[in-house]
Amino acid sequence: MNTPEIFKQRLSDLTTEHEQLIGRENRPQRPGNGIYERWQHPVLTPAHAPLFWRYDLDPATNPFLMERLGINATFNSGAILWQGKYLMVVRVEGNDRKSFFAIAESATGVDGFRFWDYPIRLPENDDPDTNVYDMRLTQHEDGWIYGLFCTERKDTALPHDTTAATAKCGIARSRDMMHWERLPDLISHAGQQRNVVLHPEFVDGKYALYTRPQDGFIEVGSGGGIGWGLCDSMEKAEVLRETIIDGKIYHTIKEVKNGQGPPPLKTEAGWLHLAHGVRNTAAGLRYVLYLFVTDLREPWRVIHAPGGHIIAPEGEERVGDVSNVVFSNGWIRNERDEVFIYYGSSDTRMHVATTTVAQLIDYAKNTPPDGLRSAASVAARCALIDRNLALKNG
Ligand code: BGC
Ligand code: BMA
Repeated sequence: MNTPEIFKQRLSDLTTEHEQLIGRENRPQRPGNGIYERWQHPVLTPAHAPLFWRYDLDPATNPFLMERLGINATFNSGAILWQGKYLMVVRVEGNDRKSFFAIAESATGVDGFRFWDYPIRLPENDDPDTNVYDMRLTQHEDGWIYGLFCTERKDTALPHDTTAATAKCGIARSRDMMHWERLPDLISHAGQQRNVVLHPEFVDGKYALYTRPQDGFIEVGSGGGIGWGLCDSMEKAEVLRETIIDGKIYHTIKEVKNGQGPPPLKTEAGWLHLAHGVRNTAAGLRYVLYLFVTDLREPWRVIHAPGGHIIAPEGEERVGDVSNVVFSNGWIRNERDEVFIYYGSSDTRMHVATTTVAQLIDYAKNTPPDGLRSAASVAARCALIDRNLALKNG
């Protein structure tokens, strides 16, 4: 084949493959665990990125139809139900390791996710971000949609260490999901910040933030835990005081660090929170997701803390650029009180698990808390076995 034919053939093959991927129907995996249903296929992969983001489609300048700007990963997405559509604000990472945000839209929330034509052109501040990632979307009662994310920059105090970085909370807001206004980064007096999330309602007339103070870029050190702080304005956001509402605990799924996931969901039983917990292993950090509930009027007070993880990496989720990681910064409750939990696996792709508010509340109230010792765990399990065997024999 000559080059124009190669070009034509490749374009036709790539287009067919891409449309098949986006049109692929997804199915829940049954029977599942009764807490939620995991869906068979990832809802978003790097191959979901439009061909026109990656290829130069002009045969004159790209006779081999090469991928010019590859996409390496699509993961850790914020989520929102917007004008009847399920939207994810995806952490897209190019082959150059730079992350950016782009919106993918679906009518069902479980399949058919397609990217909008352009990524979000997030304005920079005076101190430009090197990398931005993990946006949490909050539809606040003040009328704005806020996107809080991690902004990472070179640590200029350590000029010779090319890995030294600082993490802060960047803030943007929008009214239409299309135009984004950039606000100054959050000022916090508790070291570096990642995983900062805006609570959807005012508390005592102030904006309320879930924070995650940490000593260094990676190490949370003596800090860590999910913090709580108030601030007067989002235009000059500053938290003067942070108190830890959900701390790290030895020999649990959140021994090394933890952080709030998406903004909490308001229910009759309290605020439902999804969070990630991290422990260290010989194979590196393991990230899992867990749930807890805080009081409706005092969202800083934990009232239910079911033990262990609710979602841990399984099957293909275990493997990727950063293996053994599940991470969630977006979930959606629809008008039927169904909950779509969007989670990234191994810093590579996005998945969904679906459930309902009623199931999550049942899970939160009726899962025994972590007893913190082997014997306590055995006692909780034996209590369950006792009841079940009595049922069977009685
Ligand atoms: C990466 C993040 C990661 C962080 C800490 C950043 O450079 O982009 O994905 O969470 O480092 O390891
Ligand atoms: C973090 C997060 C995520 C990522 C995880 C594992 O600190 O902010 O972006 O999924 O590390 O690499």
